[in-house]
Amino acid sequence: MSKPLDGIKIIDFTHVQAGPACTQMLAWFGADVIKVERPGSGDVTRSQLRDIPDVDALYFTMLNSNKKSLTLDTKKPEGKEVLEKLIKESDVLVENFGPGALDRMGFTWERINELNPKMIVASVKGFSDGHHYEDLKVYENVAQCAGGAASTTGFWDGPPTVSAAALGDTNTGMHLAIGILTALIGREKTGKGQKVAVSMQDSVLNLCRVKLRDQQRLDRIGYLEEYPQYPHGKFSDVVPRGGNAGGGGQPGWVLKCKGWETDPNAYIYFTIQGHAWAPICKALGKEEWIEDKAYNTAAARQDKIFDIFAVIERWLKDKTKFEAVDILRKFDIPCSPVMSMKEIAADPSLRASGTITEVDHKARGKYLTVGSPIKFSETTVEITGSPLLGEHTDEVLASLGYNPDQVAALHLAQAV
Ligand code: CAO
Repeated sequence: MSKPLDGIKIIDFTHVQAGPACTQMLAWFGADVIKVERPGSGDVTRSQLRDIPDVDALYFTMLNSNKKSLTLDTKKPEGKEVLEKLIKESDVLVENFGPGALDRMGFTWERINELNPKMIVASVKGFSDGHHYEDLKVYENVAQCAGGAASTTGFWDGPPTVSAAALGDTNTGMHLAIGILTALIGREKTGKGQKVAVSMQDSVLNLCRVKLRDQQRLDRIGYLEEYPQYPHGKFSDVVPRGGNAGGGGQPGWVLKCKGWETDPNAYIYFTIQGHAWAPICKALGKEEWIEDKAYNTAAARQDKIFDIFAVIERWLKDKTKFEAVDILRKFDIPCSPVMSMKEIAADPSLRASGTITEVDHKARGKYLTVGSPIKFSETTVEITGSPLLGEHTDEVLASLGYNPDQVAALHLAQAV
């Protein structure tokens, strides 16, 4: 079956997570993604956090499905020559090397543009061009700190905290994918390629937009009514860490359910939607609160929100998180069990939708991965195993016109 990105050829010069997440998604949607890797070692994640000796680690396999692997030493003249040929016939080059690495290899934007004026060159860096930290190398948590996420995550009496969600890495890769698709559509109009640059700091900040909203509100009025610090605690002049508070106008919190003493995830997230106050009271058996002026408006509830959460926790005491949600959903209350990764891996709905999917890998056998979070009516996304290091080298070289003797000579020249 044809895919929307069929015919789009991508040189995937990415490593670790931010870049690979981007190119993996484009490969799922049909692009021909050729991952260029250093002979002998390849992407560092092939060997990081291995669970099976000498077999590509899950870190790699879960971020590089549906791709081809071409080993090429792009610092050697023979490797540069192959890369130049590839550039001439590809649509996009994606990279997330440290600042300046591509230039040092001799592949500046100007040079690539000269080789192929239609080429889109897409880069991830820690900080944007011209930023006073533009020379810094950056990993996930560095970006979460730089983008404002860490200072606003965690509890007020603890240190800045990073999120388990890859706000710096995969999130930046998703921003880059949007940039690449936009440049591809733009190229249809202009016939020209362009540079697409996304910084990890900017991508994190883009997801922390409401915290910049809060800083401006705090500057103006000195308090933030939806934070646990209000009205009993104190605010300083910076947005505080709000624990598990809801980030909008609907108060919420993580609440204990039956078994929390031994199960670290026996909790639900409960949201008190203003207009759902009556159903909440009915669900909890607290009908007397429906008309009670001390409770029946959001403003009236504000100073006793944690007393209300305590009442809800008493109600939850004899219910598992799943039983609780099954009751609360009937009352239209936005809530969810706190899902462990073990529960997610086995979840029948996630399996049925393909969001959790089992993939076959030549060396490791079957493993689980996260499939496409984007579902189409006409496009089926099939996830295939990640390539072995250099698995497609000969195939790609042959497609570039190299005969078997030239392929053998190239292997020799690049031997490590
Ligand atoms: N052949 C020859 N050389 C190659 C090669 C190939 N196929 N592929 C990479 N290299 C070389 C590069 O040319 C570069 O060499 P120089 O530094 O001598 O010019 C080197 O390998 C790679 O450098 P790097 O700076 O990218 O690698 P690092 O491990 O020191 O840093 C990282 C890793 C991620 C911190 C850095 O790449 C970075 O900051 N990237 C941008 C931000 C980013 O994407 N971070 C997220 C990563 S996911 O957490």
